Amino acid sequence: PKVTDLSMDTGVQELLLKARREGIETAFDRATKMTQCGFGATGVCCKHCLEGPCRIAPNGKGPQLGVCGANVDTIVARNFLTSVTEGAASHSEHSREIIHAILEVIEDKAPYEIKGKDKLQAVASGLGIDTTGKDSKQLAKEVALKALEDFQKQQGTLNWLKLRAHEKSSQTWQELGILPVNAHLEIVKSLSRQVMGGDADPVNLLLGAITLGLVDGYSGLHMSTDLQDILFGIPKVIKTEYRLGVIKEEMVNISVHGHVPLLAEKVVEWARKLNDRAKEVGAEGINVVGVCCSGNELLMRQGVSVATNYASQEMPIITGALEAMVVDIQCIMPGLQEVARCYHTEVITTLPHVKISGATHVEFTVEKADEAAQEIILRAIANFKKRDPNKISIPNEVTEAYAGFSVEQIVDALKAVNSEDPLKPLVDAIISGDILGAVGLVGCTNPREKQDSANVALAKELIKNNVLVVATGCSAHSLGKFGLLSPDGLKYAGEGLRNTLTVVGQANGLPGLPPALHMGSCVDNSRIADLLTALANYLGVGVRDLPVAGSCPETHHPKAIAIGTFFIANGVDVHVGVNPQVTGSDLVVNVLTANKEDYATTTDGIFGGKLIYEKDPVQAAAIIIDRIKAKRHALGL
Ligand code: BF8
Ligand code: SF4
Repeated sequence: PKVTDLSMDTGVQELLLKARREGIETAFDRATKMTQCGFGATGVCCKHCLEGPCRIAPNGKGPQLGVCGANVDTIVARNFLTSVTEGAASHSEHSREIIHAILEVIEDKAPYEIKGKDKLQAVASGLGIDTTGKDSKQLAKEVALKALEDFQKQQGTLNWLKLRAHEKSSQTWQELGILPVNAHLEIVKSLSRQVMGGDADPVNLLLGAITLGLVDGYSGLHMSTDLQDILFGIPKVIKTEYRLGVIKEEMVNISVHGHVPLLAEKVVEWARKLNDRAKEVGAEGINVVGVCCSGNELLMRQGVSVATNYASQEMPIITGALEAMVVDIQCIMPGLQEVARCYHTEVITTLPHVKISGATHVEFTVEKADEAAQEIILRAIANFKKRDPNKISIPNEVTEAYAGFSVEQIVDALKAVNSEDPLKPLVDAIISGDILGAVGLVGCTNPREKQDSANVALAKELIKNNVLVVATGCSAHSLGKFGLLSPDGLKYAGEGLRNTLTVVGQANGLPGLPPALHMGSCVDNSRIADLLTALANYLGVGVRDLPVAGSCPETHHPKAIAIGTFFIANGVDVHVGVNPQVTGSDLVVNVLTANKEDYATTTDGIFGGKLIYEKDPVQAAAIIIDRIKAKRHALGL
C-alpha cells in the first residue's frame, strides 16, 4: 500500500518510506501481511480449554456447539468478558503501583514528594477522612490505605466507586447486584467464571463484563488519576508541540513510552539535572519526548512534547536520532526491538514483568528511582556517539497545541467568566444550543487503520456541528498533530461552539480555548467521567440523561474495551470504529447495541448507554449527533 494510505501524518509517511528503503519492517507492514481469521474477528473462536479450539461458523454451517456444548452466544460473551477483564487488570495494576509509591514516599523510602496538596484534601474529604490538623503525609497515608482496601475488602463495594460514581448510576448497579467488591477479587472471580465449565449464560457473562467495567473505571482509571494528581499535582493548561519534528538532531533524544508516570517523571527530572553531561559528547543537551500515554502524562503536567502515538511508535527510532526508547508497561510493541537492532537506539525496559528479549533492562523501583533514571540518561548520552550520520532523517514539522485540561482547570477557566457559579456559562451554552453536547474522543490508533484519519475526521465533523470534544489517550495525539488542540482549530468549529470557547479563552488570556480539550492519558478518562458527574449534579439529572457520548474511532486495546464498558454502565453511548469482535452472536450484538426487540434487557434499556459500531467517521458523527439530539429532547432542550 501507498504510505499515504497508512497514516495521515506526513512525518510518519516520510519515515515509512525511509524504512522501506532501509529494508525495515514496521507494524504497518505486519498489519498488511497478517490476514485476519474470520472466526476470531467475529468472536466465535473459543480456546478456554484443551478440547478446543472450538469455533462456530456464523452462517449455521458446521458444528453449532463447542465440544463442551457451549453455544456461540456463550463463546462470544465470554471472549468479550476476557477483554474487559484484561483492561480492568491493566488499569488496576497501574493504580496499585501508585498506591505502593505513595506508601513508600510517606515513609521517606522513595524520592518523590506529595505535590498535589489541594487534590489530597479533596480526595481525603470525599473519602470521609477527617482532615483536621493532619499534615499531608498523614493524610496521604490514610488515602493510600483507603485505596488499598479496594484490593482487599471482602464485602461492600469499592471506596473509589462511592467517591466518584453518580448516585443514580450506583443505584442501578446496586439493584442489579453487580457492584464490584474489590478489584483483585473481581478479576479473579471473572477469570474463574470464564474457565471451561464456568458461567455459560451469555447475559450473565455480559453483566459480569459490566462489573469489570466498573472495576476498570473506579479502581483503575479514577484511582490512578486521583493518586497521580496527589503525587504529581493537578494538571493546568500548558502549551506544547506535537509530531516527529520534536526530535532534535543536535540533542540527545530520549523517548518515554508506556503509562505509569513514576519512571517518566524521573527521566524528565534527571534529563534536566544531567543536561550538561550531554555537552561532553558534542550534543547541545538532552531532549525528552513522549510517546503514547507516558507522553500524555508528561505533557499534562510538564509540557513535554509528543513525538507520536501508538501505531507509529517505531518511527522515532527510524529517524536515526533517538538514543533511547524507555518503556514501562502497556502498548509497547515487542517489534520496537527488531527495529532498534538496525539503529543505535537502545530500547530500555524497566519492570520485572515487562521485558523484551534483546532490549536493555534497567530495573526501576520507586525506592531506587533516582539511580535508575540516572543510569538511563547516562546510557542515552553514551549512545549519542554511536549514531550513523547516514541514517539520520527527522521530519521537520511540529504543531503547536495546548493540554492540561483537568476538571479543576476547566472549572478555573470558567471561573474567569462567572466566579460565583463557574459551571453556569457551560450549562447555559448547552441549554441555548450554542453547545449541542459533548463527546469524549478517546482511545488509540491501530496499524490496520489509516492512522489519525478517523480520529481527526470524526472530531472535525462533531465540532463543525457545535459538539464540544474532550480527548484523551492516543486520539488526543491525533487531534494535537492536526491542530485541533490549538485555538487556531476554532476555524473548524460551528458558530455557537466557536463563540463560547472564544469568550472563555479570552477571559483567560488566550485567543480562545481549543475546540478539543486535552484531558490526559487513558486513565484520565476518569476526568471525563468526573466532568459528566458534575454536569449531571448541576442539572439535577442522571449521567445517562446528558447529551453526551464517547467515541474510539481507531481503537485496538482491551483497555479501550474496558473503558467503553465503564461508560456504557454509566449510561453513555460508546462508538467504536474498529470491529469489536462480537458480531458472531446476535444475542450479544443485541444486548450491547440495542438495535432490536427486547429493548428492556439491552444495555441501553438498563443503563442508558449502548455500543455503536460504525467504521465511517462522518456516518458515526451523524449517529452520535442524532443520539445527542434525542437526549436533549428528553431533557426538554
Ligand atoms: O492507554 S490510547 S494505544 S497508549 S490503549 Fe495504548 Fe490506546 Fe494509546 Fe494509552 Ni490507551
Ligand atoms: Fe471448546 Fe468448550 Fe473448551 Fe471452549 S470451553 S474450547 S467451547 S470445549
